[in-house]
Amino acid sequence: MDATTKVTLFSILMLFWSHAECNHLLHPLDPLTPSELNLVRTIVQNFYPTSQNLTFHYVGLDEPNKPEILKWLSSNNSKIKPKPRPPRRAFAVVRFQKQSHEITVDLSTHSIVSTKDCEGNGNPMLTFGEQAVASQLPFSYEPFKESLKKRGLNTSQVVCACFTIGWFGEGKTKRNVKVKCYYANDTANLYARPLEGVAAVVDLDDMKIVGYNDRYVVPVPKAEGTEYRASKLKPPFGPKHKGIAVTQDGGPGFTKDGHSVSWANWNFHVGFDIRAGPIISLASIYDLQKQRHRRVLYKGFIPELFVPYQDPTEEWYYTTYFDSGEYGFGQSMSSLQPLNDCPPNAAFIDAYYAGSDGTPVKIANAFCIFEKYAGDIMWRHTEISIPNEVITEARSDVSLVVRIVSTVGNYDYVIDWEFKPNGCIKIGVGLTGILGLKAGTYTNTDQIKEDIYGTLIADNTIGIYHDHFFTYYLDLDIDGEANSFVKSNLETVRVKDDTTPRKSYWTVVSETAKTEADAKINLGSKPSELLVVNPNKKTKQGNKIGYRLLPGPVAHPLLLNDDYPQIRAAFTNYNVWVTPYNKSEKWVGGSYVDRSRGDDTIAIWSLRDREIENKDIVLWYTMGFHHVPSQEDYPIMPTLSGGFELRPTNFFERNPVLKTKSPKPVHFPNCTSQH
Ligand SMILES: *[C@@H]1O[C@H](CO)[C@@H](O)[C@H](O)[C@H]1NC(C)=O
Ligand SMILES: *[C@@H]1O[C@H](CO)[C@@H](O)[C@H](O)[C@H]1NC(C)=O
Ligand SMILES: *[C@@H]1O[C@H](CO)[C@@H](O)[C@H](O)[C@H]1NC(C)=O
Ligand SMILES: *[C@@H]1O[C@H](CO)[C@@H](O)[C@H](O)[C@H]1NC(C)=O
Ligand SMILES: *[C@@H]1O[C@H](CO)[C@@H](O)[C@H](O)[C@H]1NC(C)=O
Ligand SMILES: *[C@@H]1O[C@H](CO)[C@@H](O)[C@H](O)[C@H]1NC(C)=O
Ligand SMILES: [Cu+2]
Repeated sequence: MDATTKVTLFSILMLFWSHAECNHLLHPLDPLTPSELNLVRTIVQNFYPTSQNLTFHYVGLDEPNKPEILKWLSSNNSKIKPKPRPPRRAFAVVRFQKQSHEITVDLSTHSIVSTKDCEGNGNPMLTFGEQAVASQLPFSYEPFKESLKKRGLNTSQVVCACFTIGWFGEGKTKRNVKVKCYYANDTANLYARPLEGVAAVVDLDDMKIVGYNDRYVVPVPKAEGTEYRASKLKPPFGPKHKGIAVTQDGGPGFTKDGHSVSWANWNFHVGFDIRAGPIISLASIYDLQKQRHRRVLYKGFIPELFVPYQDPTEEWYYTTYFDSGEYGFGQSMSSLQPLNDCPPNAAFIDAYYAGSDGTPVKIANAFCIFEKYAGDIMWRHTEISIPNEVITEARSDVSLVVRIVSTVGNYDYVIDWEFKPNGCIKIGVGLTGILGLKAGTYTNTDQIKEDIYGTLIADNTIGIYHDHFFTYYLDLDIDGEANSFVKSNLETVRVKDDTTPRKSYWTVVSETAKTEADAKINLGSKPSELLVVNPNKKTKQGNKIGYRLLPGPVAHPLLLNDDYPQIRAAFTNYNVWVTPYNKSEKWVGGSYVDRSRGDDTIAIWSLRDREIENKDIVLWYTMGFHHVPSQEDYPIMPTLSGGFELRPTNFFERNPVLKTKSPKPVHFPNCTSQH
């Protein structure tokens, strides 16, 4: 390192310190700040001074080891002087000279901790920068210009985008993508107007077109009827609403200190990662009876979202997206629009990720946090059996929601983490945006004689069948790290004697999973409750303290196990897996997913069949949707919602919201209507 470098590093470091000072002290799980991202960039670029065109594919917090965090937490909570924070570290994946490198940087000593060249199969996430450059290549490629001329299209109205191409048994793979194009002329809904039959293969490392196909000409579907912008739509509009207000006198009912949130009986931390998007950590709930916070979820996030399309023909067979590992679910997050994406009482948090060149990119209003009151009932009872008296007790349900939207190309995913005072954590997903559409010649189903792999949803437009598999990483720490996974099966019992007129009943038969093999579960095969319990702690009544998974929509993969996309997405082979906690087992589909071969998925890790009883365990849960498009999904899809819950099960001694009172009504100041 030369003197100039040192000076640069020093000044950046000072910048970082002053930033940290004038804001709050960073929580050890806080996402990297813009100054930290800049610091990483400088340190990495100085470490590889001769590297040309170094690109940053991933920069994120290298979070402290779990014991360090827990130690820090307990020291922070105690009255004694807080222990120093664990050192801030960053993990980066960069590429130059066609090689990926992993680098761990210590942000407090501004030094490189370790470096490694990546040798295995698969590539890091695509950057927005390289996708933008690749998408422009066709415009200076003669055969593509010919294709446009042949179709009579105005070049300035053509938009192209990059698509990952998976792996289909090839021996050697390059970092290739396919570039497909759309005709935006007169509409914002470019996905509705594909130039079907045309695709360029781009080598991202050489940044040039290495293959080109113009297989057939079908008409570009017409622009009419594809618009979704209110400003471009013509009356009549409807259905109509009256004005609706959401208001809280005295402001929000939660407190937010940087990324740490406290609300009602919950405390948790909201993190961000360029690949995973939102990360919820250290969720603990205050127990009114025990008079202390109790740990529930150490960490939860979506390590992968697999979206395989079901058209096996040349133009579509490779369309099997891994939205996290290939495209970056975090970098795809959209700025939320106040009032439309989140209610009026929402607060917002920005996010920052490292762009291709390592400089921080801001996503303004990336998260919103709000108290949700939708007029639902938390609990109630009416009692009419007591003579001369009718008793009714009812409590209204209020919860706290952390929301993001990630827009990965055509689709928009709404991800909610909802905390309820009764101890439930409800995880919601909403699917909206624009379908994956294919242009064809048909305008009526009567004309169709063969399989078109989708639904004819408009003239010349087919919505291709596909799935959405959301995999969740759920490191539950129920009252501590040592937990077990319990399957409580509901089994029918035939009555053998004649003491009762009943011939049958059902009862609960519980088994504790000993090893990983015992915890691979496909939901729906038999009725059961799936629990994570702390086998070392019991309620006064003697039940094991636990939380159970209340699954959402169940979908099993319909591809064959030996089909290439399914080999790469083998983590969807079961709805539930349980593994012992291992800091490096984080990305369920492998560290490097673009063009991966499935040799680093949870299906491989769990072959070791490790012990999981009374250990720090991680629950991996996949919720899926098979999507047969319908005409209502066009030109833009009304949100399709699903979700699952983590629900306390013998965690509390009794109903934890027995003594909760409904929120008091807000008294509006006197106001006269302007209408
Ligand atoms: C670096 O990128 C520039 C601009 O894209 C390009 O002209 C140059 O050839 C690249 N250099 C190397 C060594 O790849
Ligand atoms: C740690 O302690 C400080 C000072 O008491 C407090 O402001 C902060 O919220 C605590 N953080 C956590 C995560 O408990
Ligand atoms: C192509 O579109 C541009 C505007 O995007 C317009 O200015 C131009 O006149 C169009 N060319 C033709 C041949 O229609
Ligand atoms: C593009 O849109 C304009 C404006 O509606 C229309 O006049 C023109 O015919 C369109 N061009 C093509 C080639 O579809
Ligand atoms: C953690 O997981 C990685 C990847 O599966 C593995 O190589 C490593 O041996 C594991 N560590 C332990 C302590 O099991
Ligand atoms: C609201 O109206 C009542 C009755 O007209 C009046 O007594 C009161 O002072 C008003 N309050 C405010 C805050 O204007
Ligand atoms: Cu869909």
